[in-house]
Amino acid sequence: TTNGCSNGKVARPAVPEIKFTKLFINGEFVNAVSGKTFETRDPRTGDVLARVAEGDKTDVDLAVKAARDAFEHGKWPRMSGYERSRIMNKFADLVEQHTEELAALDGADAGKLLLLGKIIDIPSAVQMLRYYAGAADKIHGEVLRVSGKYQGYTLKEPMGVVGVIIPWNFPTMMFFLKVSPALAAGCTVVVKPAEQTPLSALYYAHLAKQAGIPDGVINVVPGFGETAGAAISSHMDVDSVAFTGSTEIGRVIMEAAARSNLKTVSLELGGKSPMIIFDDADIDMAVNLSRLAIFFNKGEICVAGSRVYVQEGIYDEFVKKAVEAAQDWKVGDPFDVSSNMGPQVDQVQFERVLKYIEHGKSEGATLLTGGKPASDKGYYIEPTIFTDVKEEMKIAQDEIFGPVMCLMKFKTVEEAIEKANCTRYGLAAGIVTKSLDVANKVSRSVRAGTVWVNCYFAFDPDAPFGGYKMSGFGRDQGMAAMDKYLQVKSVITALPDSPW
Ligand code: TXE
Repeated sequence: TTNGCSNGKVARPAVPEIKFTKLFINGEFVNAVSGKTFETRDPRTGDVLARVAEGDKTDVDLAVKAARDAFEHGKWPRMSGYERSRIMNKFADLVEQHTEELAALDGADAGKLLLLGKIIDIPSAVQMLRYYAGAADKIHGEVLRVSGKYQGYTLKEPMGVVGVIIPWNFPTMMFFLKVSPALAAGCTVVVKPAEQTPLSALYYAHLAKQAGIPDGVINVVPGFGETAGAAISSHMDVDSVAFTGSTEIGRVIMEAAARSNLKTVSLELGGKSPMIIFDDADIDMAVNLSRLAIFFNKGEICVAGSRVYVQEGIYDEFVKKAVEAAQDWKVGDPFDVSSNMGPQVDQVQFERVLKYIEHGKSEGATLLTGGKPASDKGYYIEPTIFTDVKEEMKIAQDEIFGPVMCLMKFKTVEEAIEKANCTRYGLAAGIVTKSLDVANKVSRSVRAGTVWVNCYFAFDPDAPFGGYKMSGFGRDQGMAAMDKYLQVKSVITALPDSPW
């Protein structure tokens, strides 16, 4: 494949073979009851990549019924944790064996770099599955110290039927972030992938079946948010919803849960994460980290370091180097190994990002580089940097979800903390400094679920991940994520006379 963003043309990009386009319910690929389909497009060209069965409320009802039957009567919640673990490991092996194909599917569906899919997205998903496979036989309660003639203990029981509603920026990671701990806990799931990127989730359903995950345990219903998504969040027979997406829809989902059966909800929402660079930082390292923090995955990442605060002593030099670094970040076909960044996921996001850039200009921020489409075809945008950004500006407050860096200056550690916290979000923060005291002080003062010191995007399945404030609640990753998929039951038993 070639890319031609630099000369304004995109050559015909490679398209992977697409094998699965129907809903996956109760272990079978089926058409939507309505017979409807929808298009998923290739963001490199805007052309239709595939037509996929469009699930709505009727299909969600069928999927929930299958998941309920599998939960109430099936083997999955009843088998030993060890058996579940073995099957999950087999699932992980199959995903690993199909790495190339899966990375290509996400690449064409979401405009993600093929190379990074192969070395990051798919391997991380495999690691996630194996991590929770390891947890499946280590789920246990506590012995309680109850007073009187009683003994007490807790049992951790699977939550039941879990609805999983996920976005398009990391189609594979999002699927496994939620599905792996749910499976380990013994739950059954109904997954609604994003309408922009339904393809890999269907492939995972197929591999799960091959691995021996019983029918009904994993169901996948592609479709739109207002129909299929809403049917899950307002369903009377779904016990919990795990959601990643916008803060706006997080609210809608919580409301639907409250109005229906009070299902539990976990929300991983938007972010406007600060990247704080202190005077003592190695400037080249800081420039590289900040570039990665905002331009990785074309800024379509909830933890993007979109607000970069630089201490005054190195500010001017940093700005100069940051602009050079941005201009050196190559936009092009995500299947070309020399590209650093592919296209935005779809026309809607493309236009949304460009509109924010216009806002930035009209609000009085200075556009230093980028700011335009990077090609006349597809949804490519140039890496963009604004300076003279003020906290109250829209570009400093809203999640842009695109390759737009806002650069700001600060004087003292206290000022940096105050500015970093001047946001309604609280997902992540980055700190670059050589001072241990500064790193510790800022880490403990920033209201965010993850803090990276002298690194960024250092994810690990063992590190709980989630938001403070309007970035949501509940944690993915780590043993903390298991809590979302488990009920705690206290069992108190009367004792005959006891010596204690
Ligand atoms: O998100 P939505 P969109 C942010 C980012 C982006 C903005 C809009 O700022 O620009 O959100 O993106 C499903 N009931 N993030 O519109 O709508 C939908 O089908 C139930 C940050 O794509 O929140 C999809 O599966 N479900 C984020 C999922 O919700 C509904 C990642 C997410 O879509 C629904 C993505 C409804 N009424 C966007 N409406 C992150 N935290 O990483 C939609 N959905």
